[in-house]
Amino acid sequence: MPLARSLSVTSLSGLEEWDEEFDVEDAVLFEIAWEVANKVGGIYTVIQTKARLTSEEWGENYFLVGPYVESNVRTQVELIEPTHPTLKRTIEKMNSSGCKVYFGRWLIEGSPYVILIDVGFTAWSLDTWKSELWDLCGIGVPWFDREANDAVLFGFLTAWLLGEYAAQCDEPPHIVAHFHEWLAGLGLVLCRQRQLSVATIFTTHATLLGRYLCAGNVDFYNKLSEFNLDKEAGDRQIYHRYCLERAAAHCAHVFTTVSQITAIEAEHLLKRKPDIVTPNGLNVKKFSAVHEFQNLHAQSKNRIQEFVRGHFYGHLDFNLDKCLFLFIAGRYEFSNKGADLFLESLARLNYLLRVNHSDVTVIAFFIMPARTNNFNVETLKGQAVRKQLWDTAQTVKERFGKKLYESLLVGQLPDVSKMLDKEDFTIMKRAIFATQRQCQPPICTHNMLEDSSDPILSCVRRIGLFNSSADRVKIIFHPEFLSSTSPLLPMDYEDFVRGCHLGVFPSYYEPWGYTPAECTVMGIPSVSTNLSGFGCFMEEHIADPSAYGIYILDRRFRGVDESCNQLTSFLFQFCKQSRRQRIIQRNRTERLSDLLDWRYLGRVLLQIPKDYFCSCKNFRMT
Ligand code: U2F
Ligand code: UDP
Ligand code: G6P
Repeated sequence: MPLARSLSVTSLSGLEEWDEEFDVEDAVLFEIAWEVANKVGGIYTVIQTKARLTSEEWGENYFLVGPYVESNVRTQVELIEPTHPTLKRTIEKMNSSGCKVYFGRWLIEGSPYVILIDVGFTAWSLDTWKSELWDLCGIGVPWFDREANDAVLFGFLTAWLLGEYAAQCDEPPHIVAHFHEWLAGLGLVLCRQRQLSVATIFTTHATLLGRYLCAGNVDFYNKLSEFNLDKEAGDRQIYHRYCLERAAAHCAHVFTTVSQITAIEAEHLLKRKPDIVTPNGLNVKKFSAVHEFQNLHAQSKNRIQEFVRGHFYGHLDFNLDKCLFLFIAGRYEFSNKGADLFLESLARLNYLLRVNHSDVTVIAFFIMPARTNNFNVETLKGQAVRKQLWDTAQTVKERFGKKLYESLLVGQLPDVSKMLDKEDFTIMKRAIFATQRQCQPPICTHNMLEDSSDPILSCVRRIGLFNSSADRVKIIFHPEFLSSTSPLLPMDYEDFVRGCHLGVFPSYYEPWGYTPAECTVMGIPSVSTNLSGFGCFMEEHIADPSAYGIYILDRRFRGVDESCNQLTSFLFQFCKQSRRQRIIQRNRTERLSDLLDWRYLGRVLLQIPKDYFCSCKNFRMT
């Protein structure tokens, strides 16, 4: 759905008057976020997956603006000379005035142009800009808040970039600037304050207060309208951040967020109702494996099984073929992401599987980055032992094969009892002795820096799931994002997801939730909640989500214990499925992919600039 290229515009920000039709070919789109070519969390996924579609729509007139981080640039960006003459002049002007602005192509699908600003290089301006910010809007940013200081630098620099670009244009510019999240929001505020001829969009992917309040054990959704916002922000020492976020939301011409549930939250906590909800999509083509995805599941599952063989060496008393892999992944926000509920349900599931004498074993992976001191020795040893057993088996197999061959050469069927000699048995016994282990297979794959206070480990200690033989539910906590170069579990996250059976994301606070969406497009069933943007979106669009492997937990109208029982019941039902049922379920899940494609969901976002230009006669800036 190509963007309408010819729009009738009568006024832009109250500054320009165009009564004639103008061609949107002239319009340029700047998309500004701290996570451009810089992976922190989900906003990176939004921008990265949308880039192909937006590049197709805006072509040479689309620029992503983010921070310059050398390690990222080295691996993801090809630096080039700016192609666009106005932009070239803009960057040259800034670089000759004490800034360091880079231009390049981000090496992802769509290869969009990126403008990367080195905020550290202009850190000498921080105090001046902070006092300007104070004079302008009374927001005081404390010296110790590094992120907020970066937000100030990034904000002033992006506003500078847009102002300079507008000044360099020969004709009245048609600039659309789309800012994501509070970290980039100050640029928007400054654009309005300086009355730049720029149409602004602000998308929030969560609210700061929402995240903090939810993490603190409050009855968030029932009390949304009752919070004393300034006090709550002040108590959490985020008042200045909150002001930046709220200012951006109020200054934007168009304010959007990623789900209905976050729209309601924003209305209460930021005091502005979003104009539009723009659900997050995915680049489904990237994930689509036509009819291959079932085979890919089997291949990736084999690799996870290999890891499990090593991890549980000496305790492999369960049938790997009847083993189900469950996982939770994402930012380590213990209760917001529902890791608490997942653990509690696993304990109950363990009980159910045991009393029902189930032959299924569940291995639950927790992939959530925490502070660590690298892999622990016991875990690495597990993989080394597995490898040694494999090598031993290969050696004995070679010797066995040789004898077999020789026997066939002389026309005799082999005497099986003589195929293995004493030496073979010695080698094998030695290998088996090496697998003896005094301890249980470890829960955590890394040395944790805060082992005693870590929420997952503390909860595991409380519920007593220690990977013992009797347990039907085992736990593996991998406190680092996955990577194909890991010596332990050498798999990318995507491959890992494909190899699992069920993603479990019982979030309490989740504006969207990419992890279950990613599962869906890879044909892996998942659990989400009716407090997550994704869960609500699926409930709204599909009549019976669970029939498609989309289990939606009720965390809105039930207490914690009840939700926990519901999750346990989902998990137990899942464990009772046969292989054939799982295969059919995966096929059904994968069929929902199109619903999550930017090609479908991007329409709303692409429409915003058009609508904006069409209706901007209604906007009067101050
Ligand atoms: C908000 O998102 P967050 O930044 O809090 O993050 P997530 O949506 O959970 O995204 C986490 C990302 O991290 C990736 C994963 C996601 O893209 O693919 N990741 C990874 O690369 N490696 C790992 O081992 C684990 C995760 C908000 F809270 C969310 O609800 C929204 O979905 C998001 C976007 O709008 O913004
Ligand atoms: N993810 C990843 N590697 C991992 C685990 C997760 O890249 O090892 C990504 C995952 O693909 C997803 C994101 O982390 O896109 C988590 O996004 P979500 O919206 O679920 O949560 P957020 O972190 O934004 O709150
Ligand atoms: C895919 C493969 C099958 C395999 C199955 C295992 O469908 O194509 O060959 O048997 O996965 O499914 P499971 O749910 O047991 O991992």
